[in-house]
Amino acid sequence: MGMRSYQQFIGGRFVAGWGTGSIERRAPASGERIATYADGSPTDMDLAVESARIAFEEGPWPRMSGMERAEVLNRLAELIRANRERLLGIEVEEVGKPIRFARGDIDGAIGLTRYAASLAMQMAGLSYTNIGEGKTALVTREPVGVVALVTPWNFPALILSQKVPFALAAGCTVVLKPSEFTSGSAFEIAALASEAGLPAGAFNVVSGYGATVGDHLTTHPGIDFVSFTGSTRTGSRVVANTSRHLVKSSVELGGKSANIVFADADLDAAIDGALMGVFFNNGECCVSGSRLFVQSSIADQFIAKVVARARAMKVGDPFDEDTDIGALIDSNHLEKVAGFVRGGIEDGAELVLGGNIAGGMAGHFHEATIFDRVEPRMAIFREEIFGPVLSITRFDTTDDAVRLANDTAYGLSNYIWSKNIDTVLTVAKRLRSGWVQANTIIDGAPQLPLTGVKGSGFGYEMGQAGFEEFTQLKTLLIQTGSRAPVFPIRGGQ
Ligand code: TXE
Repeated sequence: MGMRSYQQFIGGRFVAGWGTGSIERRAPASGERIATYADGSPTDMDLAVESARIAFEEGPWPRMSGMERAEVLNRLAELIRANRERLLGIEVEEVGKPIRFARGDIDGAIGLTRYAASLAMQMAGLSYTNIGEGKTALVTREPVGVVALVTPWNFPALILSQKVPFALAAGCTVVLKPSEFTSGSAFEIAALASEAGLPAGAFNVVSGYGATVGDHLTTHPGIDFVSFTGSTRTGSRVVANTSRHLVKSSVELGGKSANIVFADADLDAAIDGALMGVFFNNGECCVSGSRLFVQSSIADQFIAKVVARARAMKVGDPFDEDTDIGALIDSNHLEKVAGFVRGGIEDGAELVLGGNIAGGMAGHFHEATIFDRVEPRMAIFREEIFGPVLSITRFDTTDDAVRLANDTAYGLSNYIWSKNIDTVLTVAKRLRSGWVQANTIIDGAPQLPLTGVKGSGFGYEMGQAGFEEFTQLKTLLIQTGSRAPVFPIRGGQ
């Protein structure tokens, strides 16, 4: 694709910034140098927040009609489509994800941007005329202000699109801190937004490390709202940061989702779902179905088929159309995944496939790995591995399945496979997660909100609810005509 070099994007243009040096990105699949991003400084962040503040207080964006904002966002969606192949290449190269799956990221970004455009037209409040004689009340919805967005490396363009167009649709202005591993698409999309007619300062991007610019942004007194996606550990730090200035936040964190297969499921579909659940995006996915629960009566056969299919999967070059599993994000992460696998073996789980770092290649590859007979006490049952590692646990009754599924610190998503509507609905109600899908997996649409419970965070992303996160209600009560004295006070005569 050619080496790319990105400066900061502040006030509608690329600027050198005040940081010293740059962050070098090497392709996780080949080790080759592919990009540099500016190593941002707190001063860059101050300038970006100030630029967003001026754009919010004085610029045209929050004052435009919903129709005008929708037009800009629809033009952005068209420009993302026109640049689809370039953005796709950047995502595949910087993340190491297989191109076959990465197409869905760019198409998803287009769909999210279009949906957000439609919401810009529908930003409405409520009115009341039943409060009393001569009284009219308006509950209006306003943009929350300058929003700080922090995104992770696993779906750079897609997660950006779960946040940025929704914030812009509401009339907010934005400062985005993308992941230091995968900042390319954020700068590309910010430039496209300018080309689409977004006013200068409405969408700023500052790259850099979490400990410097991320921390500075989320403690900044000049922001009104933070939307963060990333690890539970960093998420709780971000919430602590925002609490200093009583700033509202939404945090979408990790997961350890259950993928529950009942004996009465469409088993071929469920096998597919088991593979998709854990190997999609190399397993680097917050909603992956990384814990597979299989009803004992079908377990031997079902697991054998899952293992046979997984054995045939191809690990390798993410640009190869046949690749199922690409490279993991970096060597530290590969080591972390390998450590979980070693731990699983030591804890006594039964390794039935893979188990090794995939050798013979320049990048950070790990074999498709499956453990059977995983128990709740084991780390591979409890911790988010974020790699191509499946943990299987067998269960007998529906109660067992629900108890095992809920035995986790997380609560992002869960999946059920059964043809029995009673089973689907009763189990779905009992699962503690923001998201449940039955007979499909890692599915969705821009209209559908994503949210977590427990260690998976709080707040909404996507959907009407995700849009409303970027808004603030104002209650306006108006008295018309004459009214009774304000203080018909005792002793007042
Ligand atoms: O995440 P971090 P990391 C999980 C997954 C993965 C682990 C670590 O298990 O193995 O997290 O990934 C920025 N103030 N998920 O270390 O640190 C950081 O620069 C403000 C699940 O990459 O959470 C990046 O832009 N920001 C997750 C973003 O936070 C800070 C997706 C996320 O990085 C900061 C990614 C600070 N003090 C990882 N420190 C999901 N929900 O899908 C860092 N950042």
